[in-house]
Amino acid sequence: MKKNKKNNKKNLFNKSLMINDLRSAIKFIKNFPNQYIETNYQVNPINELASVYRYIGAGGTVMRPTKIGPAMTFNNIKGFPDSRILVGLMASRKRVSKLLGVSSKNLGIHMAKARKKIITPVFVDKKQAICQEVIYNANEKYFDIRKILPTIVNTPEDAGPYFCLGLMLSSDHNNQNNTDVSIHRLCIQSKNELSVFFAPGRHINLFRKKAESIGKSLAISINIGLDPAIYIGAGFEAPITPFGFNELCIAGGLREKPVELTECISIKQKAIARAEIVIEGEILPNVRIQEDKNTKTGKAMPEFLGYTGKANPSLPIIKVKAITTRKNPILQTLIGPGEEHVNLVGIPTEASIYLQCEDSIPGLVKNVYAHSSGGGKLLAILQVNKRNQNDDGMTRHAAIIALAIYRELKNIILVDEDVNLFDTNDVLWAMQTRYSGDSDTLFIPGITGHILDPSQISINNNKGITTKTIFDCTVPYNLKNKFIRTNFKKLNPNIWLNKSEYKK
Ligand SMILES: [Mn+2]
Repeated sequence: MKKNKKNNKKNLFNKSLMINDLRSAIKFIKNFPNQYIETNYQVNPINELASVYRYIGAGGTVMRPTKIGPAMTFNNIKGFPDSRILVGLMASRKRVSKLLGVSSKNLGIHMAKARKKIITPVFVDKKQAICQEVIYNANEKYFDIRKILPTIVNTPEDAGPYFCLGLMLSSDHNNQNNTDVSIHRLCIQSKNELSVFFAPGRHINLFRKKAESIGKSLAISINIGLDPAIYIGAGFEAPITPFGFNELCIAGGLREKPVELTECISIKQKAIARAEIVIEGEILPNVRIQEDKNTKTGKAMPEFLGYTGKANPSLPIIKVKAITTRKNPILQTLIGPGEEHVNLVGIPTEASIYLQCEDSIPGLVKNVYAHSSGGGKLLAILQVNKRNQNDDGMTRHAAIIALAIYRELKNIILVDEDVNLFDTNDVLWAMQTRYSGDSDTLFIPGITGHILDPSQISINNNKGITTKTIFDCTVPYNLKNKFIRTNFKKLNPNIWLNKSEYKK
């Protein structure tokens, strides 16, 4: 019985290794019940599609009612008869675990291992680059990005249409080997212009500033519709992936084969060869645009903490040079505050914390969960296994390590090995029975947090500064025998379940 289970797991992992682009990922996930649906009923990508998916599978920090559900492809897009839109492919931890071929509780640890066995991308020539099956050149008169790709507006107060899963790839203008990938807020501003918002410290923004300082534009590709391993691998941040580290190497580690790149057609830059859609362009030096210039809504788009971001008064502009696509491309998108964002940033966060704690205090931290309520960034739960009295202090030290390794973390909850860190009720149980506010809370005030956390802007009135808090809900080592959970006999309940009445 046990052996079979192990073989099944290995099988799932081996099958997931066959995934090499979005289409093979969709084909794979169709094998599992309740993970994927399609609809042919017409949907308006403007103010409708996101609202539909809110009820079906957005989850995360989205205002209730919402829930975790299947990924969904809309086959009938109003105004775009040849387009399809996929939302929510990674909007469930269970689904992500299937797509990466591991159990959902091991996702962070699996990602940590991939970080250690990285594989660098390879180049394929244009003939093999299926992302260039169809080419739209921005020099042509007909060219209008808003007519070539469906424009998705999430809510009526958004600054405009956004690409929500555009993986930007760029490199240092005088060192093409220093390449970086990351996802940013991209608003369509005109027929051939996008604005881009970089959160502080993002590496591509360093490339941009460097190029701008000598009056040069920065060549970028925006890759949409990808193998989920590429998107999730891109969620790592410094110092686990320092400046100069290409995050595509992690997708290589996850899939045990390199990501394929190809040369762009209009600029000196690379694109992901098996992407559904590639937007090629240049970030212009010394030009800025107001994010909501066309709509004057004052807002940007729904952000990961469940609030709509403010429109930025002054953002860099991307001049689009070309769009290339596969035939009948699938435009992949997400709901900003949804569970998909939680997984995209949270799983790399878990991996980063686990890696650093394991390097510093081997064996203490058993697992990490970047909780959904913080959008995968603000709250982490660390599960520890104390081996002696010294580990009481080391447990709190592990929390400090987590805060150090992931600058945007705000709150840490520490729990013991008998608590299921993925079960919020169980975590809150540990807080009720093993935590005392006066002696088990540590504050670190006046420290940098996440720019989009509204509490640090309006409460402290000090943009970017917050208080970090550690909630130690673990039992002191020498009191462990007073905190033993009721121990029910272990058995297999299926005999009773299968023989029960009133079963449908
Ligand atoms: Mn980076």
